[in-house]
Amino acid sequence: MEEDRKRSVEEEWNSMNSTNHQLSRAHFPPKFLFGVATSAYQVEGAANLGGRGPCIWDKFASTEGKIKDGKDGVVAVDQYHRYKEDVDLIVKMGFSAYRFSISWSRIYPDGLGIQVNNDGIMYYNNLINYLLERGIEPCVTLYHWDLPLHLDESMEGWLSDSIVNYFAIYAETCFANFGDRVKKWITLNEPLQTAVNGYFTGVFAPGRCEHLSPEPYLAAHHQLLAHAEAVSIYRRKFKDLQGGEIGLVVDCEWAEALTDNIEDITAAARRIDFQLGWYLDPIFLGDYPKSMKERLGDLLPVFSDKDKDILRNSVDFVGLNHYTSRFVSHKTNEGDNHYYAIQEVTRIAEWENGAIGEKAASSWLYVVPWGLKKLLNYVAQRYNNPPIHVTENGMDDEDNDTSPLHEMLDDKLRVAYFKGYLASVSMAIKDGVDVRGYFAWSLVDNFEWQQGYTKRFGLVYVDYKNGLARHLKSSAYWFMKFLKGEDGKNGKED
Ligand code: PNW
Repeated sequence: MEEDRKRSVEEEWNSMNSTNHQLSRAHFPPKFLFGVATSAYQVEGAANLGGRGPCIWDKFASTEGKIKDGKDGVVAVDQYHRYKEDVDLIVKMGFSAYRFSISWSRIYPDGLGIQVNNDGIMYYNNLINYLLERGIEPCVTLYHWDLPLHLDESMEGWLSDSIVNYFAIYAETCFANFGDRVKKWITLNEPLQTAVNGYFTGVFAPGRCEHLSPEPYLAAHHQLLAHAEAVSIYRRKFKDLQGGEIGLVVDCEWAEALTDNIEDITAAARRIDFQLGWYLDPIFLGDYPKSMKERLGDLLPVFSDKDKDILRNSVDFVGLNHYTSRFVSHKTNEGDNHYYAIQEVTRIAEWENGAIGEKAASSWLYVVPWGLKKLLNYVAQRYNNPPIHVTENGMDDEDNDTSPLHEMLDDKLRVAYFKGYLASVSMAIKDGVDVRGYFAWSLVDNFEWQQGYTKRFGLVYVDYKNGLARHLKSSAYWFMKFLKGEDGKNGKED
């Protein structure tokens, strides 16, 4: 059944995909933004330098057994000291934007918002100024998972509503210091992953994993309110003067119904509600999705009228992180009501004679380019066609110590991945979806959270054994040609 479904979706995709073989920059609007993305904890390093305070990932990574290779982000790929080199690489590849995140505990070391750390301000000033000098637009995420440790230890981080106020103070400090030059702001990265992996499976910091608890829903709720408060401050105090835009980054794996049965179709819709609707419904439609409210009952917090007001339309654009897709079918739940069971879905990626797409290195990541076109159309339809930036998209290779460097650099599957997913974006634009930008994840190989340095998502290879030297992969050369308007046929410089 899976194989048949796959065949039919792929036939539909191929018949639409007449643009794929001739994919070029010209298929995107002239002002369409092409960028690369990273996050502070994953690339910056200098964890104990420049007055930075500890964050929850410092503690989590130093806890035995949490990270696959036992490593951490104390040095990472040392972008703190090499930011010029990295910005020069962005320029060389021909991108015009860089999405990076600010480390909250570099600005406010204990998160309390009393004493700003001037060295931290100086670092981001230098980075932003250098980006602008080289003609690259800075797109700044305020929170990409590295909560100041003190806020977790003294008041349970995202579980407490006091975090809303601390986040607001931090956000305001960033707007005031950098907003004269930063015109694209993102409040939070993937609140879904923080809620589910930080407060349910426990594979992300702060590693909470009580089986049946309201924690993931509370963490999500407070993230939404913190987002809305920051946006409200930006719009009231800065937007007129600075003229920038502000949004939220959500992530979603596409859920394709396995059959045309109504049970499977509603299961797939529910799967999307539990990822995307959880965050976008309160913003665009005024409350959590009905499917979540019905199933979760008292586990799901309730918005006050004041909350609803501040959340409504609290984005200028939707940031969408997307990597992969699943077939989804209905599965009756036998009494368990934690985040996954309550959804009553089976997610199908592999079956006896096949899989939904080629496998990347991370076990959750399959190459399914048609999923992005469907997801973009879904967002446009459900939320009245808001401006969208694809803020992350990419795939990883296994770190393989024994392979010679030139083999590691020739990332053919990644080139195919980007070609397919970009074709998907260009088709969505043709369908009328208001996509304004696309950011490849990631600029460089980096600290891949619980998988440490064992997975490589970069367009640029980092040689961890040889002084963190950077080497462009074939995918970087492919982008270079694509962005110049030339066809990177084999993805190699010739
Ligand atoms: C994103 N999933 O996380 C993050 O924003 C990045 O920091 C990270 O490096 C990148 O994706 C690659 O993992 C995700 O399981 C992690 O669907 C997991 C999922 C999605 C996004």
